[in-house]
Amino acid sequence: MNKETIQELAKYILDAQDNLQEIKKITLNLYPNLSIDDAYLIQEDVICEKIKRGDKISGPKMGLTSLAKLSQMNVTDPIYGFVFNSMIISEAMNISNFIHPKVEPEIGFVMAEDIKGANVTKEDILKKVKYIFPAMEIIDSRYKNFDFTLPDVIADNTSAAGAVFGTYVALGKNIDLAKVEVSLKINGQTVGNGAGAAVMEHPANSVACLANMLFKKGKFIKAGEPILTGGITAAYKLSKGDVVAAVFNSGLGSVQFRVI
Ligand code: OOG
Ligand code: MG
Repeated sequence: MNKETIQELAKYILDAQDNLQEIKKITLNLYPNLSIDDAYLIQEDVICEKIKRGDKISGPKMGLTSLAKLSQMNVTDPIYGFVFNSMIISEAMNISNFIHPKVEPEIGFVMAEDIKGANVTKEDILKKVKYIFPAMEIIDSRYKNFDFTLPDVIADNTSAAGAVFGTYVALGKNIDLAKVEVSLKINGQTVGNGAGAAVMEHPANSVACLANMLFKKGKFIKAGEPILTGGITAAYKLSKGDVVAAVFNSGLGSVQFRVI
């Protein structure tokens, strides 16, 4: 795919985001054979444009790392994208800035040092983790009805639209992240439950996978940046007035926000 086409498709996605207007997926009739590699080039262009507009990358995110997510979205492989500073939500999210947002609970990581390499393992990550944190991601696919193929969602920066980060905690020996359980509550009702093991058997596997995928593109995980490891449960639709909480056990704490 040539540079012009990549830029055109990046603009197609950015326009959807700017106008809060759902678009047809790229693979529907524009480019049915869009490759994963070209999709990441489109994503890179989307990211460059956002940086040109003055936004800054907060950190990377993994997506589609649990069976709950893979089967909900009907795709097969993990992907990565980037959360921007403008997406961080502290207490309330204004739903009028989104198309059809959904929320999912995630475990976050912060590394003590840069992670750069082709064969990074879960053990490497666990040796070098500085903090973990409870989080929720707000995803808002720019595609109609959240219907996409893997290349489509990669090009769309993996539906990244919002993130709520809880308090950083040290990963003590007493916390087994595979066993940490989370309940996602909307207006006091539990809508989803899951354990850390849902994310590639252990969320540190997701961080290792991220490092290895980034390395293939000449990128790496930077010390200190918050990393999202992927939704533990399926994602749930948000409505105005919702009060949303992800309540983790094992000392990870909880995180909440309101939809206004
Ligand atoms: C794609 C983004 C997936 C996750 O945590 O699995 C993702 C989507 O479901 O729209 O962020
Ligand atoms: Mg996510």
